[in-house]
Amino acid sequence: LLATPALAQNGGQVPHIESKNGRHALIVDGAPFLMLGGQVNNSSNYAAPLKQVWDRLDSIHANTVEVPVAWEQLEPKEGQFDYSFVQTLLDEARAHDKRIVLLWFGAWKNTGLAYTPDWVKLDNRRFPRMKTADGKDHGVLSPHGAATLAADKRAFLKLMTYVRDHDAQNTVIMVQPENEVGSYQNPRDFSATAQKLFDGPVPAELTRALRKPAGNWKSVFGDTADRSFNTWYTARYIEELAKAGKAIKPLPMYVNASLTDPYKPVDPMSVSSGGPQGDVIDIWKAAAPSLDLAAPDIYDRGSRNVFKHLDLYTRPDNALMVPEIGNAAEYARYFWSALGRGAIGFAPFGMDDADYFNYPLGAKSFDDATIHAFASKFGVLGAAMRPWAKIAFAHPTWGAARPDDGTPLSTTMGDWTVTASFGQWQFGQREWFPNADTPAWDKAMVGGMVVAQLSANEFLFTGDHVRVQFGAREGAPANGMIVKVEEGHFEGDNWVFDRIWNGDQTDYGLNIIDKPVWLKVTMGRYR
Ligand code: N0T
Repeated sequence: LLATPALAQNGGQVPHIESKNGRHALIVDGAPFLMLGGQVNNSSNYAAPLKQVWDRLDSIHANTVEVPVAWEQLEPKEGQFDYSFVQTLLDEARAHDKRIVLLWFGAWKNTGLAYTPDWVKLDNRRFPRMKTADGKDHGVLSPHGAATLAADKRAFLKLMTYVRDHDAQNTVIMVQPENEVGSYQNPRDFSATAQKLFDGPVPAELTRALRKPAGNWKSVFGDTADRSFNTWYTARYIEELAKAGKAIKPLPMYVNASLTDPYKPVDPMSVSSGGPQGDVIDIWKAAAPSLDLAAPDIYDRGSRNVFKHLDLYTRPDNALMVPEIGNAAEYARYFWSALGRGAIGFAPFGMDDADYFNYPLGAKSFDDATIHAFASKFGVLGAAMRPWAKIAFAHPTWGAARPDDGTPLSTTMGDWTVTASFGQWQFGQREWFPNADTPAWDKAMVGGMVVAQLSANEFLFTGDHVRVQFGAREGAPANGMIVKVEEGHFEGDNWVFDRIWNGDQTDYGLNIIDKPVWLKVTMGRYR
């Protein structure tokens, strides 16, 4: 149907991911695109609640909406397909100038089968649930159910076909087959069918990819055999959807992971076993080459864990994309950490006015501070969305978010160091004014920045609630200095100079608090 994978109807380029020198770009309309997203609540995938989505997304300056399409709504009766919501979504997203990430809630949604049609839910013979080790039914569909895969895939391909035929303009920019797959409280299916596979050999593709000797699951994987087994077969199932879906329209496809503590050995009983957590990405890569990326759903507020999760999904073979993060204000600062790692997208979850809040995962309510935390960041990146995505694809970047304890973070880029510190007044060091108040953002979980190194001596950065200092790296000649700090903005891809920062604005570090702006810093050496 498509002459070349990258070219679609109307001569337009289908969105896709490009990778070069370990960096990645999401290409939309032929150029790098930064997804400033928001995911709607789980039951907002109907025409009526969709009306409560757009103002909220506008309020945070999102350019993309992530919305589920449920199998139960697409195929309420077997073989009868209803595309009305999909068309409504396309129409409204276009009217509100938003791109779409489609979430296919099929056999697995947070592992469970709740989003399958009744005719699936109620037919355990045709669509078998997993068995637990003691032979009970588990409320998660087995990835070994051939009829489940066939039916799920058929519906998913109908969706992809509809998108191909009704979205030549590529309003839909990515697709997520299933949601947070795996199984809680049951590391794998223990049915007779599954057990037979489990006792058999590990597929050679997998042992080869992991550079492990051949053998059965227990001998190759030991303690992690059950989870590795379920990961492989779940990923193979999704590969079937992604591969066939891409043959219809080759949109970027990704899977999202429900996470646990990235510093502890994963407990196969409490994690969503089978999902693409950071420690099993290699299994997913081997099993599902048609998927573009695996992605972390971040509902852990602790900075140490968040940084680690982001690191695990930032790889030469895996573009970082954060398809879900809690919508409480304190998560917003991690936008900077994600961007610094080259993220192609970032989306807080629950961004509509449905009167539902998933606290303690996310916010308790949308107060102004919560909206502002996301809006200020998406605003400044939105104003430079195309140039930033292009720059980040071609240049080193680094991001910092305030760690929980407020310690400054710093990095070396070429001959220079960049240091981000938090919780300070703009004017000078606190020690000079022992009687002055500390700023309101001293203890608050806010603050961060992202910087790109444009050339040996030039940096572009923005941030909020942060003091940024540039200096000569250790070991470099001591005559390094900031030559110039320019504030500007972008028109198209071009930098437009607005003013030079000097005096108080530069004497004590470069401070950005509530109004993120773009700053270009030129370093140099005197002779
Ligand atoms: C997410 C969302 C939605 C640290 C939760 C997170 C969304 C799904 N699941 O509102 O249900 O569809 O992807 C699961 C978090 C588990 C607890 C993590 C504790």
